Amino acid sequence: MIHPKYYQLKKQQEKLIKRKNKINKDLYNGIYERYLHPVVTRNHVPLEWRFDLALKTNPHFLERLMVNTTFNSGAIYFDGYHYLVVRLEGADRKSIFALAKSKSGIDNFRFLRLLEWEDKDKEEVNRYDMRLTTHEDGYIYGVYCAERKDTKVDDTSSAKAWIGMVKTKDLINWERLPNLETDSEQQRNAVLHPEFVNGKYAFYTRPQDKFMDVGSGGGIFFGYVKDMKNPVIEDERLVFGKNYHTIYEYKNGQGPAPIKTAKGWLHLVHGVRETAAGLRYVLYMFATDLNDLTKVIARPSGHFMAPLGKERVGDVSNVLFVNGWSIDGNKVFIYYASSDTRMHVATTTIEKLEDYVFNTPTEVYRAHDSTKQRNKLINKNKKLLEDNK
Ligand code: M1P
Repeated sequence: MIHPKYYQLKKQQEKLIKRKNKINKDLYNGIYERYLHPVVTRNHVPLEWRFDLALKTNPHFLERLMVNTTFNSGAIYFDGYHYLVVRLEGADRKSIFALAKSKSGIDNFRFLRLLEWEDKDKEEVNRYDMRLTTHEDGYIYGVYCAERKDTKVDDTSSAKAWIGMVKTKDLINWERLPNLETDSEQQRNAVLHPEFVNGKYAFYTRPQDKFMDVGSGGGIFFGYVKDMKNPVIEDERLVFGKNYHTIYEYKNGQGPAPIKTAKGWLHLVHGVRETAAGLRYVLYMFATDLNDLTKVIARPSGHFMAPLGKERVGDVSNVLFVNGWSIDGNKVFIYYASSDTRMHVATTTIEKLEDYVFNTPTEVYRAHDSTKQRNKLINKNKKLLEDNK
């Protein structure tokens, strides 16, 4: 017999899942719409994934496997639906991948199943932040951070980030590929580029080692893989480095796979800076050349999106992170996580993103030049307002 409490909680949960999401009209910037409610929270996770429903074995209806957070999700538009591969962190701190689906893309997300594949890397202790790429070879690839204990040091809190890869055609059956090998000691935020480049697979990476540590050199890199059965990147070239006194002064990382437009590839990434309250993660954009994927051709100044209001607070506060967007024709659904806790959506179009990336005044790096940059806009508008009196 099913515990009666289940039906009560189920009713409550259905109300949450079916709640209509609305554009937050107080937050207009013309670039994208933000919404009133998060799209996925831990309260969206099916009760059957958390409780033993049987009255006999769970008479007090205790939550047997609690969920801590639902965040950093890969995303894809597939067969007329918006899918998220959600990073579902259990009470045990392990992140597992859970597939959720919605027709509208802004509400009504329902969890479908957990992703499982053959356990080919026994050292992999945690997995998170999957990027989904629909590749021109016909597969959907999931590239994620496969974390293990750093065995070089005698420290139970020291981790080594590495890159795991899986592929699928239907989002149901997943084949585990070998880990991506590079020269670096650690890798995170690796993303597969959607097209072959000179007949090779191409990856964005974020190497970390003693030469390219988070605080010193480093940035978003790019490299090639000849064979996915033996995925080795021999040479990584810098695409977008870090700079003093920017929103990406401390570290950065590629978000989802870039979008191709007639003018260039549009990239959405995260940038991290130091503050007195700790690290601050925001999202920013740039564009790369259609013929040279390592050449940055547009560098809009500052952040594209930063945490606001309730988004500022969570397990790791003051963080926005993105690793998924879902593209339905010209419409773009940006799925971003706030403070390592829950998922949100922002909607826009490819045209607007292109306009933002290519027509936002470029990064100038000095307050003196920022003053000039803003004065140029102020004076232009002053004249226009006077002319139109
Ligand atoms: O806690 C904020 C983020 O920290 C890491 O980001 P990065 O890859 O730039 O170091 C990741 O652990 C990410 O999952 C997390 O959201």
